[in-house]
Amino acid sequence: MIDKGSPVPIYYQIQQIIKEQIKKGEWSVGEAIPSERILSEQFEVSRMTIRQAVQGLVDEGVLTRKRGSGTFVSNEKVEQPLKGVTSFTKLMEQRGMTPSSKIISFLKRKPTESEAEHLEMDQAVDVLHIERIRLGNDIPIAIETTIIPWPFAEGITVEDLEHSLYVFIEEKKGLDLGEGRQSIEAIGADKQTASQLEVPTGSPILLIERVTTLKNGTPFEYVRSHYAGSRFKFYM
Ligand code: 16G
Repeated sequence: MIDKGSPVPIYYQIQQIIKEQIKKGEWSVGEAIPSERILSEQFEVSRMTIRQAVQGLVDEGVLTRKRGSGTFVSNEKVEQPLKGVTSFTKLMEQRGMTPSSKIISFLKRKPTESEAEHLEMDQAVDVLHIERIRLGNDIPIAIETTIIPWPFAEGITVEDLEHSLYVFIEEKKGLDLGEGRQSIEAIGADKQTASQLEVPTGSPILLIERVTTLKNGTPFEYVRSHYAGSRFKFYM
């Protein structure tokens, strides 16, 4: 299987073989891959070489490391159409994945000048500052910081946010969502983002900045999100 005389590096040959095995369904999505020891015996190479091959596939997003439980064949990337206003929860459900959220912060404060400007609001009015890690099938997809003018957030609970902000806005507040304006840019993951998304430091991140309005044109959320580039893509 491996050609030790080839100028193609051995770790690279192993990566190609692993990708082929995934393509043929010999290793299926979500399945744990064999241990370094077993792989090194199977390929008759050092554990160092296996480590290098596996790390490269993790960086590419082909494999996913889950803290404390091993390395798994990744799900395909989550695709989001760049059309209309869709909540994270709905998007995951449409893709047959189970959404969940970890709330990192939930606090009432005054908006910064830039936040007030984005939200077209008075800086004297409070906002709710929410930070959530958004997961699909227990894999972190994005970190989302959402700023909402207090009048739209009043009454919201941590339980609401563990589920869906948009369900709260539409069903509990009875408001109609309008449209979103957003920008998407590429950055590298800093240490904290990398650790929260469980990706390597410096790996690709899609930074999305968005203002969403109600039907009547009033902005109700200003969101900055960091999406793991290895797990997410947009299409239009
Ligand atoms: C999406 C939206 C975000 C919104 C969230 C609500 C993008 C880029 N962002 O993540 O603006 O706050 O959905 O999700 O589409 P939820 O209803 O599941 O809380």
